[in-house]
Amino acid sequence: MADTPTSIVVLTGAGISAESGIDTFRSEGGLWEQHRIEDVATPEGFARNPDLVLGFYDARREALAAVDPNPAHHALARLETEFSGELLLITQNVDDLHERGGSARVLHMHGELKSALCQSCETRSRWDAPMSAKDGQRPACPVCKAPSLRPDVVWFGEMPYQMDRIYAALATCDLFVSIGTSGAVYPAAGFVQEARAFGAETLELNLEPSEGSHFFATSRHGPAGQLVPQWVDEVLG
Ligand code: BJW
Repeated sequence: MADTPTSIVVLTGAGISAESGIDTFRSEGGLWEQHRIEDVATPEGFARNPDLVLGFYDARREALAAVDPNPAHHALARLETEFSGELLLITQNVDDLHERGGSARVLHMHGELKSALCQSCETRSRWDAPMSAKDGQRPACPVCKAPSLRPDVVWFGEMPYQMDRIYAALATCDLFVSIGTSGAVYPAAGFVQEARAFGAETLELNLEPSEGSHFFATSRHGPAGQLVPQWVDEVLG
């Protein structure tokens, strides 16, 4: 691995928030064992049964209030403050634990639980409240007033946010680090090959070998709460 990276791209997934008490998707008992993906994480599922989908995201937004960032989130915030090179922190997570852990610049490629997207005027608004209908009325968009809000998250078949910025960073970084993600969902699962193709070193920090482990030059296995602070200490010397 390069001794002193000058430009780092970090990608995080559900595993980084697991020790905070947030369910991952694909583990035993995870979210995709509790709910059918096609029902709650596709635009077609939302069109079929908006109440089911709004309830699913309302419950997850509410659960977020009861959890705290863990040492892995805090370590990445320290990296942002103390690393003298360039850092892009990309998360697939819709939680706000990176921000609450102290990271000021986070790219949420799959959107955010605390954001609403209006299907009428396409405005994205900060949103903390339930989005489900109350007394038969769905809440109104703060801008156009239409009752057309949906969770501002990226479902299967939709384009993740800020892909141009992500691919530009992958082409110029000298270290790509993937933390707590199964490597099962594209385009994020392909970032390691993209970064490698441009000559970056690649490092995986995950509880166990992910689906894409073999693409990484180096893999370390264990809980993010231990591995991430250790790695950040190494980078910062
Ligand atoms: C720990 C730990 C601890 C646990 N410490 N680690 C066929 C081939 C290729 C692609 C496709 C295909 N058919 C369809 C596609 C495309 C599709 C896709 O990838 N499907 C796959 C199922 C194959 N992708 C899309 O549709 C995407 N859009 C798209 O492709 O647009 C076109 C495009 C073209 C070209 C360029 C760009 C775009 C959109 C995908 C949207 C995903 N949305 C979700 C829901 C978001 C909202 C929500 O949260 O509800 O995103 S699905 C879900 O999966 C969520 C996550 O962000 C994402 C990834 O999950 P993640 O984070 O990896 O979690 P897990 O649970 O899978 O893994 C956790 C890991 O942590 C595990 O490895 C554990 O071991 C580990 N772990 N505890 C460290 N303590």
